[in-house]
Amino acid sequence: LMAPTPQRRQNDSATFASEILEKLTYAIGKNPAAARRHDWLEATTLAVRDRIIDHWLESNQKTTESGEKRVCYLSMEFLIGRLLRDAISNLGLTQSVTEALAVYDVELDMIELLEPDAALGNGGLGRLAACFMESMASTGVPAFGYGIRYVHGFFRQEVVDGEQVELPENWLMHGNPWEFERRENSYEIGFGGKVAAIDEPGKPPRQIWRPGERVLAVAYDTPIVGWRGNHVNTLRLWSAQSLDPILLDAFNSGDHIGALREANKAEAITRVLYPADSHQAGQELRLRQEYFFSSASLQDIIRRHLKAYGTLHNLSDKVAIQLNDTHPAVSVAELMRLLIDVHGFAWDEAWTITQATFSYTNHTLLPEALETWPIHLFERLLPRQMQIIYAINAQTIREATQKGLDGGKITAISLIDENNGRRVRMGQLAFVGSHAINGVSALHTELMKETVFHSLHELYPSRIQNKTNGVTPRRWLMQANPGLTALVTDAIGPAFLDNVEKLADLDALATDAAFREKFMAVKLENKQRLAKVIEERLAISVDPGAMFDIQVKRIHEYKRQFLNIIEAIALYDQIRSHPERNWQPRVKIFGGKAAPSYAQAKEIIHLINDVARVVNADPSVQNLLKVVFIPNYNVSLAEIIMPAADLSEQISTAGLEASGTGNMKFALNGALTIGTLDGANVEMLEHLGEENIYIFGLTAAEVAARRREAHSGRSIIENSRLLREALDSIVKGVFSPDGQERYASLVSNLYNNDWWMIAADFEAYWQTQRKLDDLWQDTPSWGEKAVRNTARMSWFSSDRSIREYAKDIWRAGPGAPAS
Ligand code: 26Q
Repeated sequence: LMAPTPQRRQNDSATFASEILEKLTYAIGKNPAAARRHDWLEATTLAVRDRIIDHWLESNQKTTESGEKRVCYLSMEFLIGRLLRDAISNLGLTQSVTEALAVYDVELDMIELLEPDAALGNGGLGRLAACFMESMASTGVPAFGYGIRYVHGFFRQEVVDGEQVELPENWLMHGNPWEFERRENSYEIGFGGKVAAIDEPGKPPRQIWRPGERVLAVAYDTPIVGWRGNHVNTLRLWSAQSLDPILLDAFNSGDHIGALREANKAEAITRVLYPADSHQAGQELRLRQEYFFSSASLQDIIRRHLKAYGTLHNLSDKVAIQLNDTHPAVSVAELMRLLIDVHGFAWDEAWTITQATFSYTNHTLLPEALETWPIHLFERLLPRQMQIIYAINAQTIREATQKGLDGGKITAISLIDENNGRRVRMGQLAFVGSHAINGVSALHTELMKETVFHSLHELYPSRIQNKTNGVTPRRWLMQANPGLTALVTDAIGPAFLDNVEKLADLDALATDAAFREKFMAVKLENKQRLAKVIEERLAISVDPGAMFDIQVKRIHEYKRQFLNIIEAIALYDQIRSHPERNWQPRVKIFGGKAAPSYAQAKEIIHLINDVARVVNADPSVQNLLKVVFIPNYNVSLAEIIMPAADLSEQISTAGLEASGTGNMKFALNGALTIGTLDGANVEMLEHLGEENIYIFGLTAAEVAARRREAHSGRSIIENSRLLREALDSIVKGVFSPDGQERYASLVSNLYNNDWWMIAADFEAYWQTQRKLDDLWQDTPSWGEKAVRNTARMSWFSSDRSIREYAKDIWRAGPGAPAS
């Protein structure tokens, strides 16, 4: 008998209709009459998943046969959101699936909304990892994403009496049809214990780590499908399990709780995502998470490589490992340990392989966010890795001394910070262990060279490169904005779907009145959709004809939501004092989460909500100003918000936002930007032209100079009537009649210090907003600029970012030299 081969399925709607029915019947065990909406979602997902699997197996086989280099993207966070629409759209199945479901009277648009967001990330860094996974699949770069399968993703935010309340998130509640548990891919991860020196006759002495605890890392794989299904990569997330789920002797002797204690402790490692993105957590559990997924990923990479090649000497020819920030930086020490202690390499060759394999992306310059760990904690948890770090440090300092670097510079280079109670500096470790280090925008990369990595850059001047971030146009244009996608296809043809650079053809239509009107009609529809969400969730009615002025992102002092809400207050005052002036109707929309322990960020959320309550209830400004805080900002909400913006707020203190990626999503969807010369805004200015973006405020160099001069806001506030009155009204309790003192310290910080340059930038911000009011009245000019934004943003596709990484850092992907 011949072995059967799987049959490639047809993609027509009739085939889909019968397959969905088959899944409903045999995988879920229901008939259409008994099926609930969730059952239809699951049946549809399983039918679509089968298509992906065909492509997935093919992709893996091709990569294995060709021996192409693979990229391993190590990230503590993957903020992917929903997957069904992404998969259906990338496979070109939207029409078939829609029609197939219609047979059962089910709407695809409706069941899609039931899929939970996979919110395994905090914000920009995690979402970038998700865009990169999609772009690697779309551009044909063979890749694994490695991360953690958190049971609880990023918390759900509710606003109660104006304040943020955090609720646990439970994305796995209904199971996860996208993942495949791979029990055969599991590894032991050690913690604690001792290092023993082994001296066998005739062999060089070696160190052996005998961990005091062991935990099992089990792989869960999710396929990530690229555009047109051409290539499918794997997202491999690790889940922690106890090696010994029940201590039977303890159980038998009656200690039922104690028998489960170890299992609970093991499984706690992957239970929850740390919701902090600016202050380092500093807790032992976090370091356990970092080491757990780093070690599991490296063991997996090594096992696969040995199976294919039988040796690790050529590891760096076949694998490129990208460290997404310092969170997986312990990998540098762990790979050295595995090569030396387990696979018998000598130090020097192990170091050559390690450096050639790793590269590292930095995402922040904020000193309080740079990761360091107390030596005593590190040593207790990872004693052998600590030894290796000391040895790497000694070697690095030797090299620096030979090259003539002096004492202060050696201190800056050292992997050990001696000033704050002896800590391991993860940035330094990631840097010296990598052949390439990159920043995420041109400005950020230059600042890296001048600040955090100044001395390391002097020692290794060719290592730092720039790789400006990007966003995937599949999710952030085609899926999020089907109206605009249809219009653009109609206007310039479908070539931009495969080559986003073709969007540039729209530029010629910016002066075409008929096209502009259609463009703004699509915008209006998207605003109506958002207005509906606001009405349903908040019972606030907003006019879709008003300017939608939107700031959505994590709440941070440096991102300056405070500046935005002060401007709203000043505008509120001015509209009431001068009702005769030509004010333009605006809806100021905010969204974002504060880290649960970040008190100032929470106060800012409270203030926004307090202002919203007062302004929205005041009949004297009714149609001119509304303030809205949309709770629980996440990827799925972003997909509704980005297409609905007229104005995008990118107003961070210059020099602080490494890149920003929301800025790109908004502009791609035809919003104008009001922003500072910070992060990727600088490059957006270059691509858009200065007439198509509204830049204001101090530059990064000016901010640094003012900080050196111990700038304070007092005299600025005293000289600005607008700002002073706005701040006075906050302090007097106009927005917090129930809590007079509530914002006293938020405001006094501006007088005494103004670290984030809010007072310093206020006037420039206000003036620029009024210019935008003028422009809003001139509908054709606004429309022209909006069209040019969409036409000129294609460079900010993550496909472009990925091609740069592939060529300059990984030497992998289509067009890479054979290895
Ligand atoms: C570190 C230690 C302990 C606990 C948490 C953390 C931690 C977690 C997340 C530190 C930082 C983050 C996230 C940082 C982040 O999202 N940075 C953003 O990265 C984007 C992608 O490059 C940039 O566009 C943003 O400018 C940058 O803020």
